[in-house]
Amino acid sequence: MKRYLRPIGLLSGSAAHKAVAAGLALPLAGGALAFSLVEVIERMAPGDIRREIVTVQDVAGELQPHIGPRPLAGPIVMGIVNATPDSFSDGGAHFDAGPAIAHATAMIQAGAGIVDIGGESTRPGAIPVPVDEEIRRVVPVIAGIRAVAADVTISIDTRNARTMQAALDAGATMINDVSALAHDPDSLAVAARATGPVVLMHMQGDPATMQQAPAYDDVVLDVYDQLESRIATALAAGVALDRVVIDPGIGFGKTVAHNLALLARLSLFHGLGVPLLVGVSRKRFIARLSADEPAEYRLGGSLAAGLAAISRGAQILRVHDVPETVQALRMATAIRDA
Ligand code: 7PJ
Repeated sequence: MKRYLRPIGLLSGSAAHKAVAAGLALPLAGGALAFSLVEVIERMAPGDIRREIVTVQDVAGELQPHIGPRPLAGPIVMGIVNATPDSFSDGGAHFDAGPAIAHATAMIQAGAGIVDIGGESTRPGAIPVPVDEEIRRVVPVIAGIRAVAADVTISIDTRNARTMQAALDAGATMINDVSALAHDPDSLAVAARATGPVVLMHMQGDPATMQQAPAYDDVVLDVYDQLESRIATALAAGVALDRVVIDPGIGFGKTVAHNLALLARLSLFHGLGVPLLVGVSRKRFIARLSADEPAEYRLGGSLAAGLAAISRGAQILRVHDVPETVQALRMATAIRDA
């Protein structure tokens, strides 16, 4: 039997502060939210899951990881920068870093606290890129951004240890690995030697085949267990816990129903005691719930899903549309604090 605690009855703004002061709620994830109730989930065996709602007082001694403190304040917007010839330039052999650097610079000016540079598409069905080609794409982009933005957090989105190291040498300060440091046997050592945040994302299977038949016992509990196990592996390799960020990996080996369950019950993941990053921007499940719009026409759903993640205490949102996301977050925060 394994026991999980999911904060529910979330409060925000002055209601959160007053409920905490009155002893009726606990702060969630070191942030602006608080929770008054907890769903106690007990998985007795695969398929045999029992659920019960209790008050925070009933399980107070078990809730320390959910409360914080957290090294990263939220919400932080992470802007996606594609250093891939299919996104920028003429798609030929010559890769021009200029447009990607300009795009990143505009995102930083619009309020992105992190820019995430990727040179290999990990979208469903994508074909892997040779590591030397990936390095050739990302290094000039990272060096170019670092030359104009000394303080911004530059994240390298890669599964490959040599790309991580080359990116860190070029000025990246954060590692974002969709395989949670499992794809490349050398990546744990590279992450341990580095000093900045390391994102461990959940993925079932491999990008080429992951959407063929995603299956779980309980997707939320299974993703939680696997992230817990990857955190343990990272810690054993020498990555300090205060550097770890987790991500449930929306769209990575998940059906629409799996994605929705993860977003709806996202607060469970605060039990792992580390900041939570979520990426929903322009993902296919948005179109599946709507009218099969192409990626450029998924902003409405991206904002709605992103705000849902933030309202459950996610600290970092990975997005394509930085100005629009910053505007939405400012509006949501202003209403919360009014
Ligand atoms: C994610 C990512 C995500 C993290 C991609 C896409 C596919 N890294 N890299 N989380 N997605 N941490 O943007 O649609 O969700 S690539």
